[in-house]
Amino acid sequence: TTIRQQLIEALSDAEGEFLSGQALAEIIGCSRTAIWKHIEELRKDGFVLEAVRNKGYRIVSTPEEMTENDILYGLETERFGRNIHYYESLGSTQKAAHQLAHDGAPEGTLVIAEEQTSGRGRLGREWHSLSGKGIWMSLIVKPDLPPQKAPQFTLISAVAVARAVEEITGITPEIKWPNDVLIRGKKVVGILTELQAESDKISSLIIGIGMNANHGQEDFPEHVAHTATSLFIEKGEKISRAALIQCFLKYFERYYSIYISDGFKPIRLLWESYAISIGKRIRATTVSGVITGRAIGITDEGVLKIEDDEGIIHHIYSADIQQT
Ligand code: BTX
Repeated sequence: TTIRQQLIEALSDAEGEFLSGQALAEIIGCSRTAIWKHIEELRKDGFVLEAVRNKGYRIVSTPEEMTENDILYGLETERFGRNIHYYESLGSTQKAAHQLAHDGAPEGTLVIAEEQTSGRGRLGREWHSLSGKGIWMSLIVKPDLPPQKAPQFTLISAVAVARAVEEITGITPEIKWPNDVLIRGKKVVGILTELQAESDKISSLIIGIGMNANHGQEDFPEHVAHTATSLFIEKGEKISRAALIQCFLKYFERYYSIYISDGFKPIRLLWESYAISIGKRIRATTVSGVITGRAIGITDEGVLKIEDDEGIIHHIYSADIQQT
Protein backbone atom coordinates (compact mmCIF):
# COMPACT_ATOMS: atom_id res chain seq x y z
CA THR A 1 0.00 0.00 0.00
CA THR A 2 1.11 3.52 -0.80
CA ILE A 3 1.45 6.41 1.64
CA ARG A 4 -1.66 7.90 0.08
CA GLN A 5 -3.77 4.83 0.78
CA GLN A 6 -2.46 4.53 4.34
CA LEU A 7 -3.16 8.20 4.91
CA ILE A 8 -6.77 7.88 3.72
CA GLU A 9 -7.19 4.83 5.90
CA ALA A 10 -5.74 6.48 9.02
CA LEU A 11 -7.89 9.58 8.57
CA SER A 12 -11.01 7.52 7.92
CA ASP A 13 -10.34 5.31 10.95
CA ALA A 14 -10.18 8.46 13.09
CA GLU A 15 -13.84 9.06 12.16
CA GLY A 16 -13.67 12.83 12.02
CA GLU A 17 -11.30 13.25 14.98
CA PHE A 18 -8.07 15.18 14.46
CA LEU A 19 -4.76 13.39 13.92
CA SER A 20 -1.53 15.37 14.19
CA GLY A 21 1.03 15.36 11.39
CA GLN A 22 3.45 13.73 13.81
CA ALA A 23 0.99 10.95 14.70
CA LEU A 24 0.23 10.32 11.03
CA ALA A 25 3.94 10.20 10.20
CA GLU A 26 4.46 7.61 12.94
CA ILE A 27 1.48 5.45 11.94
CA ILE A 28 2.53 5.40 8.31
CA GLY A 29 6.28 5.42 8.86
CA CYS A 30 7.22 8.40 6.73
CA SER A 31 8.29 12.01 7.23
CA ARG A 32 5.94 14.84 8.20
CA THR A 33 6.86 16.53 4.93
CA ALA A 34 5.57 13.50 3.04
CA ILE A 35 2.30 13.68 5.00
CA TRP A 36 1.92 17.35 4.18
CA LYS A 37 2.61 16.71 0.48
CA HIS A 38 0.03 13.91 0.31
CA ILE A 39 -2.57 15.97 2.15
CA GLU A 40 -2.23 18.59 -0.59
CA GLU A 41 -2.60 15.89 -3.25
CA LEU A 42 -5.77 14.57 -1.63
CA ARG A 43 -7.23 18.06 -1.55
CA LYS A 44 -6.67 18.34 -5.31
CA ASP A 45 -8.56 15.08 -5.75
CA GLY A 46 -11.70 16.29 -4.07
CA PHE A 47 -11.10 15.33 -0.45
CA VAL A 48 -12.11 18.03 2.00
CA LEU A 49 -9.59 18.08 4.83
CA GLU A 50 -9.56 20.44 7.75
CA ALA A 51 -6.23 21.44 9.27
CA VAL A 52 -6.03 23.05 12.70
CA ARG A 53 -2.84 24.23 14.35
CA ASN A 54 -1.80 22.04 17.30
CA LYS A 55 -4.52 19.55 16.52
CA GLY A 56 -3.67 18.25 13.08
CA TYR A 57 -5.86 17.03 10.26
CA ARG A 58 -9.30 15.61 9.97
CA ILE A 59 -11.36 14.36 7.08
CA VAL A 60 -14.56 16.30 6.37
CA SER A 61 -15.68 14.51 3.23
CA THR A 62 -14.35 12.21 0.53
CA PRO A 63 -15.08 12.35 -3.20
CA GLU A 64 -17.23 9.27 -2.77
CA GLU A 65 -19.57 10.96 -0.41
CA MET A 66 -22.40 12.65 -2.12
CA THR A 67 -24.40 15.64 -1.06
CA GLU A 68 -27.55 17.23 -2.36
CA ASN A 69 -25.43 19.97 -3.93
CA ASP A 70 -23.32 17.48 -5.89
CA ILE A 71 -26.54 16.38 -7.60
CA LEU A 72 -27.94 19.88 -8.13
CA TYR A 73 -24.71 21.37 -9.46
CA GLY A 74 -24.70 20.73 -13.22
CA LEU A 75 -28.18 19.19 -13.28
CA GLU A 76 -29.69 19.75 -16.73
CA THR A 77 -33.35 19.03 -16.00
CA GLU A 78 -36.22 21.43 -15.58
CA ARG A 79 -38.25 19.54 -13.01
CA PHE A 80 -36.82 16.13 -12.18
CA GLY A 81 -34.43 16.14 -9.24
CA ARG A 82 -34.94 19.84 -8.53
CA ASN A 83 -36.46 19.06 -5.15
CA ILE A 84 -34.18 16.64 -3.28
CA HIS A 85 -34.70 14.97 0.08
CA TYR A 86 -31.38 13.54 1.10
CA TYR A 87 -30.81 11.18 4.03
CA GLU A 88 -27.75 9.45 5.46
CA SER A 89 -29.84 6.44 6.37
CA LEU A 90 -33.46 5.43 5.81
CA GLY A 91 -35.54 2.28 6.07
CA SER A 92 -36.61 2.64 2.46
CA THR A 93 -36.66 5.65 0.14
CA GLN A 94 -39.94 4.24 -1.22
CA LYS A 95 -41.62 4.62 2.10
CA ALA A 96 -40.38 8.19 2.57
CA ALA A 97 -41.39 9.12 -0.99
CA HIS A 98 -44.90 7.69 -0.50
CA GLN A 99 -45.33 9.93 2.52
CA LEU A 100 -43.98 13.00 0.70
CA ALA A 101 -46.20 12.34 -2.32
CA HIS A 102 -49.17 11.94 -0.05
CA ASP A 103 -48.30 15.25 1.61
CA GLY A 104 -48.28 17.02 -1.76
CA ALA A 105 -44.63 16.95 -2.86
CA PRO A 106 -44.33 18.20 -6.46
CA GLU A 107 -43.60 16.01 -9.47
CA GLY A 108 -39.88 15.42 -9.86
CA THR A 109 -39.18 15.22 -6.12
CA LEU A 110 -36.27 12.87 -5.46
CA VAL A 111 -35.68 10.98 -2.23
CA ILE A 112 -32.20 9.59 -1.86
CA ALA A 113 -30.38 7.78 0.93
CA GLU A 114 -26.76 6.76 1.38
CA GLU A 115 -28.00 3.60 3.05
CA GLN A 116 -31.30 1.72 3.34
CA THR A 117 -31.83 -0.56 6.28
CA SER A 118 -34.91 -2.22 4.79
CA GLY A 119 -34.69 -1.59 1.06
CA ARG A 120 -37.31 -3.56 -0.81
CA GLY A 121 -37.83 -5.21 -4.15
CA ARG A 122 -41.00 -6.63 -5.67
CA LEU A 123 -43.30 -9.02 -3.83
CA GLY A 124 -41.80 -8.21 -0.46
CA ARG A 125 -38.28 -9.22 -1.45
CA GLU A 126 -35.39 -7.37 0.05
CA TRP A 127 -33.03 -5.04 -1.77
CA HIS A 128 -29.53 -4.96 -0.42
CA SER A 129 -28.54 -1.28 -0.05
CA LEU A 130 -25.08 -0.89 1.40
CA SER A 131 -24.00 2.53 2.64
CA GLY A 132 -22.08 4.76 0.25
CA LYS A 133 -21.69 2.22 -2.55
CA GLY A 134 -24.87 2.50 -4.51
CA ILE A 135 -27.63 4.84 -5.59
CA TRP A 136 -30.80 4.22 -3.62
CA MET A 137 -33.45 6.64 -4.73
CA SER A 138 -37.16 7.17 -5.34
CA LEU A 139 -38.63 9.58 -7.83
CA ILE A 140 -42.13 11.02 -7.55
CA VAL A 141 -44.00 11.29 -10.87
CA LYS A 142 -47.53 12.61 -11.24
CA PRO A 143 -48.79 11.90 -14.73
CA ASP A 144 -52.39 12.69 -15.57
CA LEU A 145 -53.17 9.10 -16.59
CA PRO A 146 -55.23 6.09 -15.55
CA PRO A 147 -53.61 3.54 -13.17
CA GLN A 148 -53.31 0.87 -15.91
CA LYS A 149 -50.50 2.96 -17.41
CA ALA A 150 -48.31 2.62 -14.32
CA PRO A 151 -46.29 -0.42 -15.55
CA GLN A 152 -45.13 1.56 -18.57
CA PHE A 153 -43.19 3.76 -16.21
CA THR A 154 -41.02 0.85 -15.17
CA LEU A 155 -40.05 0.53 -18.82
CA ILE A 156 -39.50 4.28 -19.31
CA SER A 157 -37.27 4.23 -16.23
CA ALA A 158 -35.37 1.18 -17.43
CA VAL A 159 -34.59 2.84 -20.74
CA ALA A 160 -33.43 6.03 -18.98
CA VAL A 161 -31.24 3.96 -16.64
CA ALA A 162 -29.76 1.94 -19.50
CA ARG A 163 -29.02 5.09 -21.51
CA ALA A 164 -27.41 6.80 -18.50
CA VAL A 165 -25.27 3.77 -17.64
CA GLU A 166 -24.16 3.68 -21.26
CA GLU A 167 -23.22 7.35 -21.27
CA ILE A 168 -21.37 7.30 -17.95
CA THR A 169 -19.51 3.98 -18.28
CA GLY A 170 -19.40 3.25 -22.00
CA ILE A 171 -20.94 -0.15 -21.26
CA THR A 172 -24.26 -1.00 -22.90
CA PRO A 173 -26.45 -2.83 -20.39
CA GLU A 174 -29.36 -5.11 -21.20
CA ILE A 175 -32.90 -4.87 -19.94
CA LYS A 176 -34.76 -7.92 -18.74
CA TRP A 177 -38.53 -7.45 -18.70
CA PRO A 178 -39.93 -5.88 -16.71
CA ASN A 179 -37.58 -4.33 -14.21
CA ASP A 180 -33.98 -5.53 -14.28
CA VAL A 181 -30.99 -3.90 -15.88
CA LEU A 182 -28.15 -6.36 -16.38
CA ILE A 183 -24.53 -6.39 -17.45
CA ARG A 184 -23.16 -9.73 -18.64
CA GLY A 185 -26.33 -11.35 -17.33
CA LYS A 186 -25.94 -9.98 -13.80
CA LYS A 187 -28.24 -7.52 -12.11
CA VAL A 188 -26.75 -4.05 -11.76
CA VAL A 189 -29.99 -2.06 -11.31
CA GLY A 190 -33.43 -2.91 -9.96
CA ILE A 191 -36.56 -0.83 -10.50
CA LEU A 192 -39.75 -0.87 -8.46
CA THR A 193 -42.76 1.18 -9.54
CA GLU A 194 -45.49 1.75 -6.97
CA LEU A 195 -48.77 3.51 -7.35
CA GLN A 196 -51.01 5.87 -5.44
CA ALA A 197 -54.32 6.21 -7.22
CA GLU A 198 -57.76 7.71 -6.74
CA SER A 199 -60.46 5.69 -8.49
CA ASP A 200 -59.46 5.96 -12.16
CA LYS A 201 -56.53 8.34 -11.97
CA ILE A 202 -52.90 8.10 -10.89
CA SER A 203 -52.22 10.54 -8.10
CA SER A 204 -48.53 9.61 -7.76
CA LEU A 205 -46.09 7.05 -9.01
CA ILE A 206 -43.16 6.26 -6.79
CA ILE A 207 -40.35 4.95 -8.95
CA GLY A 208 -37.69 3.27 -6.83
CA ILE A 209 -34.31 2.68 -8.40
CA GLY A 210 -31.42 0.81 -6.86
CA MET A 211 -28.12 0.98 -8.75
CA ASN A 212 -25.03 -0.92 -7.69
CA ALA A 213 -22.38 1.67 -8.43
CA ASN A 214 -19.11 1.24 -6.58
CA HIS A 215 -19.50 -2.16 -4.92
CA GLY A 216 -16.61 -4.56 -4.94
CA GLN A 217 -17.51 -8.23 -5.28
CA GLU A 218 -17.02 -8.66 -1.51
CA ASP A 219 -19.66 -6.00 -0.78
CA PHE A 220 -22.53 -8.28 -1.82
CA PRO A 221 -23.99 -10.77 0.63
CA GLU A 222 -23.51 -14.39 -0.36
CA HIS A 223 -27.08 -14.98 -1.53
CA VAL A 224 -26.97 -12.21 -4.15
CA ALA A 225 -23.25 -12.32 -5.00
CA HIS A 226 -23.65 -14.76 -7.89
CA THR A 227 -26.46 -12.81 -9.60
CA ALA A 228 -25.38 -9.23 -8.84
CA THR A 229 -22.73 -6.95 -10.21
CA SER A 230 -21.76 -3.28 -9.98
CA LEU A 231 -20.58 -0.66 -12.43
CA PHE A 232 -17.21 -0.62 -10.67
CA ILE A 233 -16.82 -4.39 -11.05
CA GLU A 234 -17.70 -4.18 -14.75
CA LYS A 235 -15.76 -1.05 -15.62
CA GLY A 236 -12.81 -1.35 -13.25
CA GLU A 237 -13.13 2.30 -12.23
CA LYS A 238 -15.12 4.05 -9.54
CA ILE A 239 -17.90 6.15 -10.99
CA SER A 240 -19.34 9.43 -9.77
CA ARG A 241 -22.74 8.59 -8.38
CA ALA A 242 -23.86 12.22 -8.65
CA ALA A 243 -22.99 12.29 -12.38
CA LEU A 244 -24.93 9.08 -12.96
CA ILE A 245 -27.98 10.41 -11.13
CA GLN A 246 -27.88 13.64 -13.15
CA CYS A 247 -27.61 11.69 -16.38
CA PHE A 248 -30.50 9.40 -15.42
CA LEU A 249 -32.70 12.39 -14.55
CA LYS A 250 -31.86 14.05 -17.86
CA TYR A 251 -32.95 10.99 -19.85
CA PHE A 252 -35.94 10.31 -17.66
CA GLU A 253 -37.25 13.83 -18.21
CA ARG A 254 -36.63 13.54 -21.95
CA TYR A 255 -38.31 10.13 -22.38
CA TYR A 256 -41.20 11.08 -20.13
CA SER A 257 -41.96 14.10 -22.27
CA ILE A 258 -41.70 12.02 -25.47
CA TYR A 259 -44.10 9.55 -23.89
CA ILE A 260 -46.58 12.25 -22.97
CA SER A 261 -46.49 13.86 -26.42
CA ASP A 262 -46.11 10.80 -28.70
CA GLY A 263 -47.28 7.84 -26.64
CA PHE A 264 -45.51 4.64 -25.67
CA LYS A 265 -44.41 3.48 -29.11
CA PRO A 266 -41.10 5.41 -29.32
CA ILE A 267 -40.28 4.21 -25.80
CA ARG A 268 -41.12 0.63 -26.81
CA LEU A 269 -38.67 0.86 -29.71
CA LEU A 270 -35.92 2.19 -27.46
CA TRP A 271 -36.74 -0.44 -24.87
CA GLU A 272 -36.55 -3.23 -27.43
CA SER A 273 -33.10 -2.03 -28.51
CA TYR A 274 -31.80 -2.91 -25.02
CA ALA A 275 -33.97 -5.94 -24.36
CA ILE A 276 -32.70 -9.46 -23.97
CA SER A 277 -34.99 -12.46 -24.16
CA ILE A 278 -37.08 -11.06 -27.01
CA GLY A 279 -37.11 -13.75 -29.69
CA LYS A 280 -35.80 -16.31 -27.19
CA ARG A 281 -37.43 -19.13 -25.28
CA ILE A 282 -38.33 -18.12 -21.77
CA ARG A 283 -40.17 -19.34 -18.73
CA ALA A 284 -42.44 -16.78 -17.07
CA THR A 285 -43.46 -17.45 -13.49
CA THR A 286 -46.63 -15.54 -12.71
CA VAL A 287 -48.87 -15.59 -9.66
CA SER A 288 -51.31 -17.83 -11.53
CA GLY A 289 -48.79 -20.29 -12.98
CA VAL A 290 -45.85 -20.88 -15.27
CA ILE A 291 -45.90 -20.15 -19.00
CA THR A 292 -43.17 -21.38 -21.32
CA GLY A 293 -42.68 -20.23 -24.87
CA ARG A 294 -40.99 -17.68 -27.08
CA ALA A 295 -40.98 -14.04 -26.03
CA ILE A 296 -42.18 -12.18 -29.10
CA GLY A 297 -42.12 -8.61 -27.83
CA ILE A 298 -44.03 -6.13 -25.74
CA THR A 299 -47.26 -4.40 -26.62
CA ASP A 300 -47.71 -0.64 -26.79
CA GLU A 301 -48.97 -0.98 -23.21
CA GLY A 302 -45.68 -2.52 -22.09
CA VAL A 303 -47.20 -5.98 -21.67
CA LEU A 304 -44.97 -8.96 -22.51
CA LYS A 305 -46.18 -11.31 -25.25
CA ILE A 306 -45.23 -14.98 -25.14
CA GLU A 307 -46.13 -17.50 -27.83
CA ASP A 308 -46.42 -21.01 -26.42
CA ASP A 309 -45.80 -24.26 -28.30
CA GLU A 310 -49.44 -24.45 -29.47
CA GLY A 311 -49.06 -21.01 -31.02
CA ILE A 312 -51.25 -19.33 -28.42
CA ILE A 313 -50.15 -15.83 -27.48
CA HIS A 314 -50.19 -14.99 -23.80
CA HIS A 315 -50.15 -11.47 -22.43
CA ILE A 316 -48.05 -11.24 -19.28
CA TYR A 317 -48.58 -8.30 -16.96
CA SER A 318 -46.27 -9.33 -14.17
CA ALA A 319 -43.81 -12.23 -13.81
CA ASP A 320 -40.29 -13.35 -13.18
CA ILE A 321 -38.55 -14.33 -16.37
CA GLN A 322 -35.94 -16.99 -16.95
CA GLN A 323 -34.32 -17.80 -20.24
CA THR A 324 -34.55 -21.54 -20.96
P1 BTX B 1 -36.85 -7.58 -7.49
O1 BTX B 1 -37.90 -8.17 -6.63
O2 BTX B 1 -36.96 -7.75 -8.97
O3 BTX B 1 -35.42 -8.10 -7.07
C1 BTX B 1 -35.09 -8.41 -5.73
C2 BTX B 1 -34.09 -9.54 -5.72
O4 BTX B 1 -32.84 -9.12 -6.25
C3 BTX B 1 -33.78 -10.05 -4.32
O5 BTX B 1 -34.64 -11.07 -3.93
C4 BTX B 1 -32.32 -10.52 -4.43
O6 BTX B 1 -32.27 -11.83 -4.95
C5 BTX B 1 -31.75 -9.63 -5.49
N1 BTX B 1 -31.02 -8.48 -4.90
C6 BTX B 1 -31.19 -7.88 -3.70
N2 BTX B 1 -30.38 -6.82 -3.56
C7 BTX B 1 -29.67 -6.72 -4.70
C8 BTX B 1 -28.67 -5.82 -5.18
N3 BTX B 1 -28.24 -4.77 -4.47
N4 BTX B 1 -28.17 -6.04 -6.42
C9 BTX B 1 -28.60 -7.06 -7.20
N5 BTX B 1 -29.52 -7.94 -6.80
C10 BTX B 1 -30.07 -7.78 -5.56
C11 BTX B 1 -36.00 -5.13 -7.76
O7 BTX B 1 -36.83 -6.04 -7.14
C12 BTX B 1 -36.38 -3.70 -7.39
C13 BTX B 1 -35.42 -3.09 -6.42
C14 BTX B 1 -35.71 -1.62 -6.15
C15 BTX B 1 -34.78 -1.07 -5.12
C16 BTX B 1 -34.95 0.41 -4.94
S1 BTX B 1 -33.66 1.13 -4.04
C17 BTX B 1 -34.52 2.59 -3.82
C18 BTX B 1 -35.98 2.20 -3.59
N6 BTX B 1 -36.24 1.97 -2.16
C19 BTX B 1 -36.56 0.70 -1.93
O8 BTX B 1 -36.83 0.24 -0.80
N7 BTX B 1 -36.56 0.01 -3.08
C20 BTX B 1 -36.23 0.83 -4.21
